[in-house]
Amino acid sequence: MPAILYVGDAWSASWSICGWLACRLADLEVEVKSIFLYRSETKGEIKAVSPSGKLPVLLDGETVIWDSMAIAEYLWELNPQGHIWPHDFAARCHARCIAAEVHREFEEVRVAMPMNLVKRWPIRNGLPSIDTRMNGPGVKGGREGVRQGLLRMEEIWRDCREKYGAGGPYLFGAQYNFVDALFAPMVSRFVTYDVKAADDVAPYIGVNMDYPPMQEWMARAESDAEVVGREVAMAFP
Ligand SMILES: N[C@@H](CCC(=O)N[C@@H](CS)C(=O)NCC(=O)O)C(=O)O
Repeated sequence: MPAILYVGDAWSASWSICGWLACRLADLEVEVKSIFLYRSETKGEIKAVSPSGKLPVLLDGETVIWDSMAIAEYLWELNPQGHIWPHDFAARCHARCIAAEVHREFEEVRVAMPMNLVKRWPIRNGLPSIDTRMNGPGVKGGREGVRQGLLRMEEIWRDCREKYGAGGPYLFGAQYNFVDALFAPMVSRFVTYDVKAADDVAPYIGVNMDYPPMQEWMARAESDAEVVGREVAMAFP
C-alpha cells in the first residue's frame, strides 16, 4: 500500500508543497489526500491525522511523520540515493543551513505576503500594496522588515548559486533538491506580488517555478481553487 500524504489547498498551503515535492525528490509513491483549510471541520480533520494539527503529514504504514522538514529528513533516511539533499558533504551541510533558516525565519514575508498561487496583487514602491498586512501584527519592521526578508532570500540564492550552482540552473546546480523545494512557496510570492528581484538572481525565480513537478502542483492549485470556489481563493488574503 502506498504511503498517504495529507496536504492543504494547493493554492495556499505553502508548507504542503514542500512535503509533496520532498516525496517526489525521494521517489516515494504516495497517495495524496487534500484537507481543505478554510472549513469549519478542518481543524478536527487535520488533528485526526496529524499530531501537530498541521499539514503536511505523511502516513507510511505505522509511521506518522509531520512537518515538512521532518518529512524530508525521513525520506532522506529511507533513500539517501534520492535527491532530498546534495550528495556532496560540504554542499549538504550548506543545504541544511539554508533549509533550517527558511524553515524558521522569514515570518514577515509569510505574514505580509501570504502564498496564493491563483491570484496576482498590484505592487507599490517595490512591494505589494496590502498595507493592512504589511503593517499588521507579526510583521516586525513593517514594509522595511518585509524588504529585508526578501533581500536576505536573494542573498542566499546568489551565494548558493555562486558556490554550488555552476553545473545547472538550480541552487545546487543541475539537480533540484529540498532547498529549492523550500523556496518554491517563496519564489511564487515574487510572482504573485510581482516583486522585482535583483537582475543576477531573478532568473532563479522562473527556473524554480518552471520545475515540472511545481507546474504539476500549480495545476492542482487551479483545480483546488475551483473546488473551494474561485471567489474564496480571490478573497485571500
Ligand atoms: N512548520 C510546519 C508548518 C505547517 C503549517 O503551518 N501548515 C499549514 C498548512 S500548509 C496548516 O496546517 N495550517 C492549518 C492550521 O494552522 O490550522 C511544516 O513545515 O510543516
